[in-house]
Amino acid sequence: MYKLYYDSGAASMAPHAVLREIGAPHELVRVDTDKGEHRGAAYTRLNPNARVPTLDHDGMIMYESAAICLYLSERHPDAKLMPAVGAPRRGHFLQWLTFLTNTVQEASMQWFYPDYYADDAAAQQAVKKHAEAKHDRQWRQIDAALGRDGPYLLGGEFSAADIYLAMCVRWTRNMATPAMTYANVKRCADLVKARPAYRRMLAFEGIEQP
Ligand SMILES: N[C@@H](CCC(=O)N[C@@H](CS)C(=O)NCC(=O)O)C(=O)O
Repeated sequence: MYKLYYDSGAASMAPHAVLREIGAPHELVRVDTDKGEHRGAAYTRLNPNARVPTLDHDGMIMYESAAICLYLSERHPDAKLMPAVGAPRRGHFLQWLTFLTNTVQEASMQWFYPDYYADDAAAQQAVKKHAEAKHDRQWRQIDAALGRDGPYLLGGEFSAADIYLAMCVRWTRNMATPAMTYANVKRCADLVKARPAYRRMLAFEGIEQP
């Protein structure tokens, strides 16, 4: 049994949608970050980073959204959410998932949490501006790749990396240039948003994705 600690619209969106894609029985436990529940002793025993998500798989506790997506996709190969070991597309799957989590997601963190990076208000504004500039370069790069070889990150093959992309796209909706501005990114995100699993994830979390 999987237990996913999530918050609405947080980095738990992708593991949550992956759980629904694979159709495995799971329990969802809300951690309300607005109320600071992620900083409480009970939760930080599970995740010392005080961040959401965390997965509890029969007592095996792990954090990091991309790692959870990988773990679940590997355990359920029938869901075909990642290329098998040795498959030609495997390298690009790992590349895109890693790029999304450690580069694109990191720029989003700078935009959402500028106070983690600078103390005074002016410096925080500068952090946000830099984050938007970084995002523009990153989404242009992804858009070009999707234009050459789409509609998914692995060409014609849907994968958990596309779910991760759709999550990252949602986070940009109030930025100066939302990622949906880019036609090939939009095409990919729209395909993910049309999937029943992703729609159910959004509905359960009580959120929308333009
Ligand atoms: N690298 C982590 C980042 C998780 C993360 O930053 N989650 C945010 C929500 S999107 C969070 O818990 N924020 C609460 C806080 O920083 O106070 C992952 O992908 O799991």
